[in-house]
Amino acid sequence: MRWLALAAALVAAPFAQAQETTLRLVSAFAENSVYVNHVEPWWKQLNTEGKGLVQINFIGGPKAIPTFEVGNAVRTGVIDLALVTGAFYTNIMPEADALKLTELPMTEQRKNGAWEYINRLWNEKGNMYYLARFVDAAPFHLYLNKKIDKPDLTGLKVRITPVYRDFFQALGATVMQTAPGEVYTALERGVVDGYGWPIHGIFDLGWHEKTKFRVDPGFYRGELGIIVNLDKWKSLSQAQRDFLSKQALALEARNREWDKIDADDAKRQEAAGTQVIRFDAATSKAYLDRAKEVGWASVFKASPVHGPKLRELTTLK
Ligand code: 173
Repeated sequence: MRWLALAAALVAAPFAQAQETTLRLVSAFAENSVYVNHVEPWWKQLNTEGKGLVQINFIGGPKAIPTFEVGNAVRTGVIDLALVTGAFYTNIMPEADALKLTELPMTEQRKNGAWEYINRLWNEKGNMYYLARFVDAAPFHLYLNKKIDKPDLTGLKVRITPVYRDFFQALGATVMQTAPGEVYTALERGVVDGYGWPIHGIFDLGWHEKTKFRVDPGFYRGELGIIVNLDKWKSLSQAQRDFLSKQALALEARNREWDKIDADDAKRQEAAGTQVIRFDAATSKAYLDRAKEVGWASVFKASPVHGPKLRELTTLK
Protein backbone atom coordinates (compact mmCIF):
# COMPACT_ATOMS: atom_id res chain seq x y z
CA MET A 1 0.00 0.00 0.00
CA ARG A 2 2.69 2.38 1.09
CA TRP A 3 4.79 1.67 -1.94
CA LEU A 4 1.83 2.22 -4.22
CA ALA A 5 0.97 5.57 -2.66
CA LEU A 6 4.56 6.70 -3.00
CA ALA A 7 4.75 5.61 -6.62
CA ALA A 8 1.47 7.40 -7.35
CA ALA A 9 2.77 10.57 -5.71
CA LEU A 10 5.99 10.46 -7.71
CA VAL A 11 4.12 10.05 -10.96
CA ALA A 12 1.44 12.63 -10.20
CA ALA A 13 3.59 15.36 -8.69
CA PRO A 14 5.50 16.53 -11.78
CA PHE A 15 2.27 16.71 -13.76
CA ALA A 16 0.48 18.66 -11.06
CA GLN A 17 3.35 21.12 -10.98
CA ALA A 18 3.52 21.48 -14.72
CA GLN A 19 -0.19 22.22 -14.77
CA GLU A 20 -0.22 25.08 -12.30
CA THR A 21 0.17 28.57 -13.71
CA THR A 22 0.47 31.72 -11.62
CA LEU A 23 -0.96 34.88 -13.15
CA ARG A 24 0.26 38.29 -12.06
CA LEU A 25 -2.50 40.79 -11.30
CA VAL A 26 -2.17 44.57 -11.01
CA SER A 27 -4.89 47.03 -9.99
CA ALA A 28 -5.22 50.44 -11.61
CA PHE A 29 -6.88 51.55 -8.38
CA ALA A 30 -5.35 51.90 -4.95
CA GLU A 31 -4.83 48.81 -2.83
CA ASN A 32 -7.32 50.02 -0.20
CA SER A 33 -9.97 50.95 -2.78
CA VAL A 34 -13.55 49.70 -2.93
CA TYR A 35 -12.58 47.84 -6.10
CA VAL A 36 -9.67 45.90 -4.65
CA ASN A 37 -11.78 45.20 -1.56
CA HIS A 38 -14.52 43.77 -3.75
CA VAL A 39 -12.23 41.61 -5.88
CA GLU A 40 -9.84 40.34 -3.20
CA PRO A 41 -12.19 37.64 -1.84
CA TRP A 42 -12.60 36.49 -5.43
CA TRP A 43 -8.94 35.82 -6.14
CA LYS A 44 -8.51 34.30 -2.67
CA GLN A 45 -11.32 31.83 -3.34
CA LEU A 46 -9.93 31.23 -6.82
CA ASN A 47 -6.55 30.42 -5.31
CA THR A 48 -8.18 27.92 -2.95
CA GLU A 49 -10.17 26.20 -5.69
CA GLY A 50 -7.43 26.51 -8.28
CA LYS A 51 -4.64 24.70 -6.46
CA GLY A 52 -2.59 22.75 -8.99
CA LEU A 53 -4.32 24.60 -11.86
CA VAL A 54 -4.29 28.42 -11.69
CA GLN A 55 -3.20 30.89 -9.06
CA ILE A 56 -3.47 34.68 -9.02
CA ASN A 57 -0.67 36.68 -7.47
CA PHE A 58 -1.71 40.24 -6.60
CA ILE A 59 1.24 42.55 -7.26
CA GLY A 60 -0.34 45.83 -6.16
CA GLY A 61 -1.90 49.10 -7.24
CA PRO A 62 -0.75 52.14 -9.24
CA LYS A 63 2.59 52.22 -7.47
CA ALA A 64 3.43 49.03 -9.37
CA ILE A 65 2.17 50.29 -12.76
CA PRO A 66 0.96 53.89 -13.26
CA THR A 67 -2.81 54.20 -13.80
CA PHE A 68 -2.80 55.14 -17.47
CA GLU A 69 -0.17 52.52 -18.36
CA VAL A 70 -1.98 49.50 -16.95
CA GLY A 71 -3.79 48.73 -20.23
CA ASN A 72 -0.58 48.80 -22.20
CA ALA A 73 1.12 46.60 -19.62
CA VAL A 74 -1.60 43.97 -20.19
CA ARG A 75 -1.46 44.38 -23.97
CA THR A 76 2.29 43.77 -24.06
CA GLY A 77 2.29 41.06 -21.40
CA VAL A 78 4.32 42.98 -18.82
CA ILE A 79 1.55 41.82 -16.50
CA ASP A 80 -0.90 38.96 -17.07
CA LEU A 81 -4.10 40.55 -15.87
CA ALA A 82 -5.44 43.79 -14.50
CA LEU A 83 -8.30 45.24 -12.53
CA VAL A 84 -8.98 48.40 -14.52
CA THR A 85 -11.55 50.61 -16.25
CA GLY A 86 -11.64 51.31 -19.98
CA ALA A 87 -11.11 55.06 -19.54
CA PHE A 88 -7.56 54.29 -18.47
CA TYR A 89 -6.58 52.64 -21.78
CA THR A 90 -8.20 54.66 -24.54
CA ASN A 91 -4.62 55.14 -25.77
CA ILE A 92 -4.82 51.52 -26.92
CA MET A 93 -8.39 51.43 -28.19
CA PRO A 94 -10.92 54.28 -28.08
CA GLU A 95 -13.75 51.73 -27.67
CA ALA A 96 -12.48 50.98 -24.17
CA ASP A 97 -14.35 54.01 -22.85
CA ALA A 98 -17.61 53.03 -24.59
CA LEU A 99 -18.47 50.52 -21.87
CA LYS A 100 -19.56 53.41 -19.59
CA LEU A 101 -22.53 53.79 -21.97
CA THR A 102 -23.91 50.26 -21.66
CA GLU A 103 -27.36 50.02 -20.09
CA LEU A 104 -27.72 46.27 -19.60
CA PRO A 105 -26.40 44.25 -16.66
CA MET A 106 -23.72 41.67 -17.41
CA THR A 107 -26.23 38.85 -17.04
CA GLU A 108 -27.97 40.27 -20.14
CA GLN A 109 -24.74 41.09 -21.97
CA ARG A 110 -23.59 37.48 -21.52
CA LYS A 111 -26.85 36.26 -23.04
CA ASN A 112 -27.35 38.60 -25.98
CA GLY A 113 -23.88 38.41 -27.52
CA ALA A 114 -22.67 41.81 -26.23
CA TRP A 115 -19.87 40.34 -24.12
CA GLU A 116 -18.79 38.15 -27.04
CA TYR A 117 -18.65 41.13 -29.37
CA ILE A 118 -16.80 43.22 -26.81
CA ASN A 119 -14.36 40.42 -26.11
CA ARG A 120 -13.62 39.92 -29.81
CA LEU A 121 -12.94 43.64 -30.14
CA TRP A 122 -10.66 43.59 -27.10
CA ASN A 123 -8.86 40.54 -28.56
CA GLU A 124 -8.25 42.23 -31.89
CA LYS A 125 -7.53 45.79 -30.86
CA GLY A 126 -6.09 45.39 -27.39
CA ASN A 127 -4.51 41.93 -27.44
CA MET A 128 -6.64 41.36 -24.34
CA TYR A 129 -9.20 38.85 -23.18
CA TYR A 130 -12.11 40.57 -21.42
CA LEU A 131 -12.53 38.10 -18.57
CA ALA A 132 -15.15 39.74 -16.33
CA ARG A 133 -16.96 42.99 -15.68
CA PHE A 134 -17.59 43.38 -11.98
CA VAL A 135 -19.22 46.86 -11.92
CA ASP A 136 -22.00 47.32 -14.45
CA ALA A 137 -24.47 49.84 -13.08
CA ALA A 138 -22.92 52.38 -10.69
CA PRO A 139 -23.42 55.94 -11.95
CA PHE A 140 -20.81 58.67 -12.16
CA HIS A 141 -21.33 62.05 -10.56
CA LEU A 142 -19.96 65.53 -10.78
CA TYR A 143 -18.55 66.58 -7.39
CA LEU A 144 -17.98 70.30 -6.84
CA ASN A 145 -16.68 72.81 -4.36
CA LYS A 146 -18.58 75.69 -5.94
CA LYS A 147 -22.34 75.81 -6.01
CA ILE A 148 -24.23 75.71 -9.28
CA ASP A 149 -27.99 76.00 -9.78
CA LYS A 150 -28.11 74.76 -13.35
CA PRO A 151 -25.96 72.44 -15.48
CA ASP A 152 -23.64 75.20 -16.60
CA LEU A 153 -19.97 74.71 -15.75
CA THR A 154 -18.70 77.87 -17.40
CA GLY A 155 -15.75 79.22 -15.43
CA LEU A 156 -15.18 75.98 -13.51
CA LYS A 157 -12.15 73.75 -13.78
CA VAL A 158 -12.98 70.09 -13.35
CA ARG A 159 -10.75 67.03 -12.98
CA ILE A 160 -11.58 64.40 -15.57
CA THR A 161 -10.63 61.18 -17.30
CA PRO A 162 -11.98 60.25 -20.75
CA VAL A 163 -15.24 59.19 -19.02
CA TYR A 164 -16.29 62.79 -18.42
CA ARG A 165 -14.24 64.87 -20.84
CA ASP A 166 -16.74 65.54 -23.62
CA PHE A 167 -19.76 65.87 -21.35
CA PHE A 168 -18.20 68.35 -18.91
CA GLN A 169 -16.73 70.34 -21.79
CA ALA A 170 -20.13 70.43 -23.44
CA LEU A 171 -21.44 71.98 -20.20
CA GLY A 172 -18.79 74.69 -20.45
CA ALA A 173 -16.10 73.39 -18.06
CA THR A 174 -12.38 73.69 -18.44
CA VAL A 175 -11.01 70.21 -17.82
CA MET A 176 -7.84 68.69 -16.47
CA GLN A 177 -7.06 64.98 -16.62
CA THR A 178 -5.46 63.32 -13.61
CA ALA A 179 -5.08 59.83 -12.23
CA PRO A 180 -7.16 59.15 -9.10
CA GLY A 181 -4.00 59.38 -7.03
CA GLU A 182 -3.68 63.09 -7.83
CA VAL A 183 -7.23 64.19 -7.07
CA TYR A 184 -6.77 64.93 -3.36
CA THR A 185 -3.84 67.30 -3.91
CA ALA A 186 -5.60 69.03 -6.81
CA LEU A 187 -8.61 69.69 -4.56
CA GLU A 188 -6.49 70.72 -1.61
CA ARG A 189 -4.55 73.25 -3.66
CA GLY A 190 -7.67 74.54 -5.36
CA VAL A 191 -6.24 73.59 -8.75
CA VAL A 192 -9.67 72.18 -9.62
CA ASP A 193 -13.19 73.16 -8.54
CA GLY A 194 -14.43 69.60 -8.70
CA TYR A 195 -14.08 66.17 -10.24
CA GLY A 196 -15.89 63.30 -11.87
CA TRP A 197 -16.13 60.00 -10.00
CA PRO A 198 -18.63 57.17 -9.39
CA ILE A 199 -21.12 57.30 -6.54
CA HIS A 200 -18.91 54.95 -4.49
CA GLY A 201 -15.32 55.27 -3.37
CA ILE A 202 -14.75 58.94 -2.56
CA PHE A 203 -13.78 57.93 0.99
CA ASP A 204 -10.93 55.68 -0.17
CA LEU A 205 -8.49 58.55 -0.65
CA GLY A 206 -10.11 61.05 1.73
CA TRP A 207 -11.78 63.20 -0.91
CA HIS A 208 -14.89 63.69 1.27
CA GLU A 209 -12.78 66.09 3.33
CA LYS A 210 -12.40 68.30 0.27
CA THR A 211 -15.84 67.88 -1.33
CA LYS A 212 -18.70 70.30 -0.70
CA PHE A 213 -21.30 69.27 -3.28
CA ARG A 214 -22.44 66.28 -5.28
CA VAL A 215 -24.52 66.97 -8.35
CA ASP A 216 -27.45 64.62 -8.93
CA PRO A 217 -28.52 62.78 -10.98
CA GLY A 218 -25.62 60.46 -11.69
CA PHE A 219 -24.95 59.60 -15.32
CA TYR A 220 -23.58 56.59 -17.31
CA ARG A 221 -22.80 53.22 -15.73
CA GLY A 222 -19.28 52.68 -14.49
CA GLU A 223 -17.30 49.81 -15.95
CA LEU A 224 -14.70 47.90 -13.99
CA GLY A 225 -13.22 44.81 -15.50
CA ILE A 226 -10.61 42.11 -15.28
CA ILE A 227 -8.62 41.92 -18.51
CA VAL A 228 -6.03 39.29 -19.41
CA ASN A 229 -3.12 39.41 -21.85
CA LEU A 230 -4.37 37.46 -24.88
CA ASP A 231 -1.14 35.52 -25.50
CA LYS A 232 -1.17 34.41 -21.88
CA TRP A 233 -4.82 33.43 -22.18
CA LYS A 234 -4.11 31.35 -25.30
CA SER A 235 -1.14 29.67 -23.64
CA LEU A 236 -3.38 28.26 -20.90
CA SER A 237 -4.84 24.79 -21.14
CA GLN A 238 -8.53 24.33 -21.87
CA ALA A 239 -9.04 23.26 -18.26
CA GLN A 240 -7.40 26.44 -16.99
CA ARG A 241 -9.45 28.65 -19.31
CA ASP A 242 -12.65 26.86 -18.33
CA PHE A 243 -11.80 27.30 -14.67
CA LEU A 244 -11.11 31.03 -15.09
CA SER A 245 -14.29 31.52 -17.13
CA LYS A 246 -16.30 29.85 -14.40
CA GLN A 247 -14.64 32.08 -11.81
CA ALA A 248 -15.42 35.13 -13.97
CA LEU A 249 -19.12 34.31 -13.86
CA ALA A 250 -18.89 33.83 -10.10
CA LEU A 251 -17.42 37.34 -9.80
CA GLU A 252 -20.14 38.82 -12.02
CA ALA A 253 -22.79 37.01 -9.99
CA ARG A 254 -21.86 39.43 -7.19
CA ASN A 255 -22.47 42.56 -9.28
CA ARG A 256 -25.70 43.45 -7.52
CA GLU A 257 -23.73 43.81 -4.26
CA TRP A 258 -22.84 47.25 -5.63
CA ASP A 259 -26.42 48.47 -5.44
CA LYS A 260 -26.15 48.42 -1.66
CA ILE A 261 -22.58 49.77 -1.60
CA ASP A 262 -23.71 52.64 -3.84
CA ALA A 263 -26.74 53.49 -1.69
CA ASP A 264 -24.66 53.30 1.50
CA ASP A 265 -21.91 55.51 0.07
CA ALA A 266 -24.44 58.13 -1.08
CA LYS A 267 -25.80 58.29 2.48
CA ARG A 268 -22.33 58.34 3.96
CA GLN A 269 -21.38 61.30 1.76
CA GLU A 270 -24.33 63.27 3.05
CA ALA A 271 -23.49 62.31 6.63
CA ALA A 272 -19.95 63.58 5.98
CA GLY A 273 -21.36 66.96 4.98
CA THR A 274 -21.53 66.71 1.19
CA GLN A 275 -24.60 68.63 0.04
CA VAL A 276 -26.59 67.34 -2.90
CA ILE A 277 -27.37 69.72 -5.74
CA ARG A 278 -30.53 68.63 -7.54
CA PHE A 279 -32.12 69.96 -10.70
CA ASP A 280 -35.82 69.92 -11.53
CA ALA A 281 -37.15 66.93 -13.47
CA ALA A 282 -36.93 68.53 -16.91
CA THR A 283 -33.39 69.81 -16.32
CA SER A 284 -32.31 66.42 -14.94
CA LYS A 285 -33.63 64.70 -18.03
CA ALA A 286 -31.90 67.18 -20.33
CA TYR A 287 -28.65 66.67 -18.34
CA LEU A 288 -28.82 62.89 -18.76
CA ASP A 289 -29.82 63.10 -22.42
CA ARG A 290 -26.90 65.41 -23.07
CA ALA A 291 -24.45 63.06 -21.31
CA LYS A 292 -25.64 60.15 -23.42
CA GLU A 293 -25.72 62.05 -26.68
CA VAL A 294 -22.23 63.48 -26.21
CA GLY A 295 -20.90 60.09 -25.07
CA TRP A 296 -22.14 58.14 -28.07
CA ALA A 297 -21.16 60.91 -30.48
CA SER A 298 -17.53 60.54 -29.33
CA VAL A 299 -17.65 56.76 -29.59
CA PHE A 300 -19.17 56.85 -33.09
CA LYS A 301 -16.57 59.38 -34.21
CA ALA A 302 -13.66 57.33 -32.89
CA SER A 303 -15.12 54.00 -33.98
CA PRO A 304 -17.63 54.33 -36.84
CA VAL A 305 -17.95 50.56 -37.34
CA HIS A 306 -18.00 49.22 -33.79
CA GLY A 307 -19.73 52.21 -32.15
CA PRO A 308 -23.20 51.58 -33.63
CA LYS A 309 -22.89 47.84 -33.01
CA LEU A 310 -21.93 48.40 -29.38
CA ARG A 311 -24.90 50.71 -28.89
CA GLU A 312 -27.25 48.22 -30.49
CA LEU A 313 -26.03 45.36 -28.28
CA THR A 314 -25.72 47.14 -24.95
CA THR A 315 -28.51 49.72 -24.63
CA LEU A 316 -32.18 49.56 -23.73
CA LYS A 317 -34.49 49.56 -26.70
O1 173 B 1 -10.75 58.04 -12.64
C1 173 B 1 -11.93 58.14 -12.96
O2 173 B 1 -12.67 59.04 -12.58
C2 173 B 1 -12.52 57.12 -13.83
O3 173 B 1 -12.47 57.24 -15.01
C3 173 B 1 -13.19 55.96 -13.20
C4 173 B 1 -13.86 55.04 -14.00
C5 173 B 1 -14.49 53.97 -13.40
C6 173 B 1 -14.46 53.83 -12.03
C7 173 B 1 -13.80 54.75 -11.25
C8 173 B 1 -13.16 55.82 -11.82
